[in-house]
Amino acid sequence: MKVVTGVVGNDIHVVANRLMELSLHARGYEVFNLGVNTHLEEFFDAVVETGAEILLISSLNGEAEGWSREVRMLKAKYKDLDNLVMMIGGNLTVGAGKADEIEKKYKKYGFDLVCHQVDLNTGLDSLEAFLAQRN
Ligand code: B12
Repeated sequence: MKVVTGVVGNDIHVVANRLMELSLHARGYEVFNLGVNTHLEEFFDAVVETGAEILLISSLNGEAEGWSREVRMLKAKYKDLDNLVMMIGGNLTVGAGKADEIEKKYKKYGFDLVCHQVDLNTGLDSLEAFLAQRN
């Protein structure tokens, strides 16, 4: 399966992003890694260009929320993305926050899977469980 990944917004934290690419490869995905400092529209452009089934976004500096408000609008603009699996993880708020409230908020923005301060492998296991259930 094809996956587009990267770090959203003006976020330069690159370490988790590199690990993400390696872990996804190791699990057999075809990975298109847009790296750090990626704007939401660029993610959607890449999904359309590559035909990816999964969009997996990282945010470490906590500023993803500001960008995520545009998710529904962009999904509607690009059309035919109803089956795209959207996942986000990392530090999904600035400062402290309750994981269940953060998850609810991001799901409203249009994400299927939300992993606030969840380690990568646990997150990828939950992605695979989600895909298995959906098929
Ligand atoms: C190294 C570091 C930096 C380096 C980054 C170097 C680089 N190019 O990567 C430097 C010094 C440049 C930096 C800068 C800043 N940083 Co910094 N940084 C860190 C630090 C110490 C480690 C991050 C790291 O690489 N960890 C190693 C990786 C492997 O672990 P991880 O990031 O936790 O990722 C794991 C999970 O989050 C998860 N994960 C990540 N993404 C995803 C996605 C999915 C889908 C899933 C399932 C899981 C997942 O998987 C990873 C492995 O398990 C953290 C504090 C910390 N101890 O975590 C702060 C931290 C991330 N930084 C922080 C901040 C605020 C900043 C600055 C804004 C500071 C400033 N005022 O300038 C700037 C950001 C500038 C910008 N434009 O983004 C905050 C964010 C706070 C928040 N969200 O509320 C942190 C948490 C420090 C803190 N406690 O305040 N930083």
